[in-house]
Amino acid sequence: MGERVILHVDMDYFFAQVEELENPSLKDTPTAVCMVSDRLSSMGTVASANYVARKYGVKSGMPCFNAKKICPQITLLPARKRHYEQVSGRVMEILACHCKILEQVSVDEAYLNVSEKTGFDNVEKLIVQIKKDIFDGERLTCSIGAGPNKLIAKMGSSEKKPDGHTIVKPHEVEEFLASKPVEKLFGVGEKTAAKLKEMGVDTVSKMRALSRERLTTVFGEARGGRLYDFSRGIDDSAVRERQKEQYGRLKSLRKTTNDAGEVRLLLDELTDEVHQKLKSESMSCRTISATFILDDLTTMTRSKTLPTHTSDLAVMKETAHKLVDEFMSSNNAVRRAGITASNIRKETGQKSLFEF
Ligand code: TTP
Ligand code: MG
Ligand code: MG
Repeated sequence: MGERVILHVDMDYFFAQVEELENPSLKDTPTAVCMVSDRLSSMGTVASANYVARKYGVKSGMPCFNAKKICPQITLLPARKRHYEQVSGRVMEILACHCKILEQVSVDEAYLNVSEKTGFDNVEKLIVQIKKDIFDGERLTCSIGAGPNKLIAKMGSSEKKPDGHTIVKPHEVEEFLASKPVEKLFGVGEKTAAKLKEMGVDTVSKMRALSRERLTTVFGEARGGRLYDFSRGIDDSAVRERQKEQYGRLKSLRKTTNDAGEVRLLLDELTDEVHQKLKSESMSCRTISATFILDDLTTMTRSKTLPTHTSDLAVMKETAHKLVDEFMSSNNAVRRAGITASNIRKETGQKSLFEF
């Protein structure tokens, strides 16, 4: 196997940075996005804080009440999850242009296997290009780590946040890890760190002095084995594409309309795009949904699940037309409309009932 070059990209203070785009005056003032749990609607916690707020000690996971106490001038905003997910989707599409295999691991981070594209000598050029593409497309900054595996890439991306990058070449791995406190090693949580410290181990280099037997006795076979490998910078896990759950497109009509024919035309265009996307990834779908956004911004969705999986454009369009006709028969005026293919799986090569 040739040398692996893995990148880990993580957006900087993601939710809060997205909010700053719409209100640039927040940029130089402490700002945090709060997540309100359904159960305790008055007790939000900080989901994301900008770096100005972090100077005051505001952190993710902290109750918003405490954030306000330590930083009274902070602006607290409610989370708009769907919006962040849409931005995230677009960022992932930019990343996907730079590699064959992309593994999205959360709303704001992904691993890229770029071994086929570059070696370590030229990886910085690629990193700069990716950061530029994300900034040009979305006006957002991110941080990137490059390493011979996911473990090192992940640890590298948090090294110089925000808007930084760190490259750890294979021969630099040992030095990169050695002086790190144990809690900085990926996979070491608070409990593990406390236990290691009880054993007199506070740095990764001291961790390396522990035998595999000792670690597996204390932490169990799986976790102990992983700690043994990780402290040596060993991680053979592959960058794996996670299967998408749905493909969708949404667009405004030229003007608000209650003409089913016009909405059909728009959905035809969007179905073409979704179909192309499905085909390019060799996927088929079983459920087609149409989304209708009305003049007062109410969003309505109608779905149909087919008897078999399909990637047949005519079937997809016909299903979309039925959904439009049923919906429009109640005479709703529609402003935006969209189509989503879900219930996705890899195409088996078997033809659907409708294809001959
Ligand atoms: P992170 O990447 O952990 O944090 P971040 O992007 O806000 O800041 P950083 O610059 O350090 O990367 O998480 C990504 C998003 O996930 C974050 O913007 C909000 C959400 N999130 C929560 O909702 N709750 C949490 O406890 C954390 C850690 C994140
Ligand atoms: Mg982040
Ligand atoms: Mg993250």
